[in-house]
Amino acid sequence: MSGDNSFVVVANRLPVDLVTHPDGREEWSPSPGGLVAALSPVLEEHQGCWVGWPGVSDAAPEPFRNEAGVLLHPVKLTEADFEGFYEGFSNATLWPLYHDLIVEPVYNNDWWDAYREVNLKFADEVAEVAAEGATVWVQDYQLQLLPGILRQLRPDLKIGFFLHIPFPSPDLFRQLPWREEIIRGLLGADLIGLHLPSYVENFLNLTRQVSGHTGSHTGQPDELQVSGEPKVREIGAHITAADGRRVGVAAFPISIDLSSVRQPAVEEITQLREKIGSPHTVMLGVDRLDYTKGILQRLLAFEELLESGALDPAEVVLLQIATPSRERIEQYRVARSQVEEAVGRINGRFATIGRPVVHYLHKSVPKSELSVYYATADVMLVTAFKDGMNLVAKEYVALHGDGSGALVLSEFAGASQELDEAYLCNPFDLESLKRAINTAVQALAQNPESAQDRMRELHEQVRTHDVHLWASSFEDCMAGFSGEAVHTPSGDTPGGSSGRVAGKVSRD
Ligand code: GDG
Repeated sequence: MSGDNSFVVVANRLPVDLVTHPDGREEWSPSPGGLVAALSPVLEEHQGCWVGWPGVSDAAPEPFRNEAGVLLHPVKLTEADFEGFYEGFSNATLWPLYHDLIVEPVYNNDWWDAYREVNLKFADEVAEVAAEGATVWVQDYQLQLLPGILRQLRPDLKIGFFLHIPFPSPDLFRQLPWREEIIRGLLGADLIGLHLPSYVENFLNLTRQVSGHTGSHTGQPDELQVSGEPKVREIGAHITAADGRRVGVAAFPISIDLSSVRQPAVEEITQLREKIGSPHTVMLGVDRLDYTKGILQRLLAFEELLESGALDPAEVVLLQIATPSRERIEQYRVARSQVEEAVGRINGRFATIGRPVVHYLHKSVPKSELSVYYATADVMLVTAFKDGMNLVAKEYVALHGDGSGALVLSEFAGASQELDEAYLCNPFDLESLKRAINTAVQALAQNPESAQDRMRELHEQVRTHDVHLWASSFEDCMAGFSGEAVHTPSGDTPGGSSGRVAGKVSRD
């Protein structure tokens, strides 16, 4: 066991990519992102490490340090692990279930077995590298069993868990055939973080409902102090796990790293506008190509606005960046073909030679290029049917500190709780979507001062609530945690007399 790693981040993916050079040479290259930026200072301070899958099946480099000096510790997964754990249970079962059944989740026993096995693999790695008494911060829905397994393997650890996607209502969650195991896994943590108070409420209500099944027991929710002065109402509660430990559940809305936002030069913006035919209005969508993001609805709204004459095809251009995602999963293939059919049809109807109305890229673009798109766009379209938070909305706002631009934002994206000065819409209602787009366009043209005030207010919210606040709030909350057992008035530990560990998951 390493003596150094007193802070360990565990996530499905390591922040690295395998890059193949033209001469065939392969190299692991660090892939910086918001999470890495937020956690790197903490990891450096504690000489911590990051445990995760490097993104390629059946291959894992030796542990190595990234640019920030963080030790990256790869977990090797086989192709079968990847299919059952990642594509199957994580993304064809949990993802649609937690996003309110936008498509139907598939319940498959083999995938569940793979999910459990991979969580055990991660747990073995973490148990191996974490220092005595270390703090371990587990990230996201792929690793919900990990807190419980780790609690058994290493009772000395302080364990935090953060879910990056929504936590669904109890009625939806209870569909899951393995619901007790997942709850027990999560309750192995000392602190469970979710983006929004409503997700916290969902989790608390769920544990109340299924306590009879899990043997866990919910105590009286009480105040849990969360630092920061968020627009999102502060909420936190303690519940009592089956082994009598107090488990904190609280809302920590994630954000972006403003210090890494690069304001493009004016010439870059001018060049892009010229390249796309110098339209009066540039609209933008930036998403992983995921059915939760409402890309098709956005295109349909755009098409109807062109059709009705509310938007003039000679004056408006929509840029849609759709990053390839989970392409082997059927529902993602369907989503892609629907989006591409709509793009083709809209251009067929409204484009002229050399002047498409929709510019569509199905590829990942460099971050610097993305900044130019954000800075150029007059109207940003974020129309998710359901989204834990949505960082794209915050990234757009970050680049419009001068008050320019307008954000059309789904009320079903977590970000809408903080960014309520955006032009909010209901993406399930095409009329609402069209109205919000129209209002944004009209405001820019006819009431620019009010549009600027709104954008400045949005910018202030993002500026004062960045990802460092998110990370430090969670860390402070963890640090204040003792996780001590709570005793009932009768002197028994809540959850029955078995005294079993909350996160018990059998290894066979
Ligand atoms: C999950 C939750 C939650 C996109 N295309 C390119 C690119 N991106 C970057 C964006 C942004 C990120 O990817 C996407 O983040 P989102 O938050 O919008 O969405 P998810 O990927 O679904 O993230 C979500 C998040 O976790 C964090 O907790 O907000 O609700 O679903 O940063 O900029 N980046 C580059 N090229 C692209 O083509 N470089």
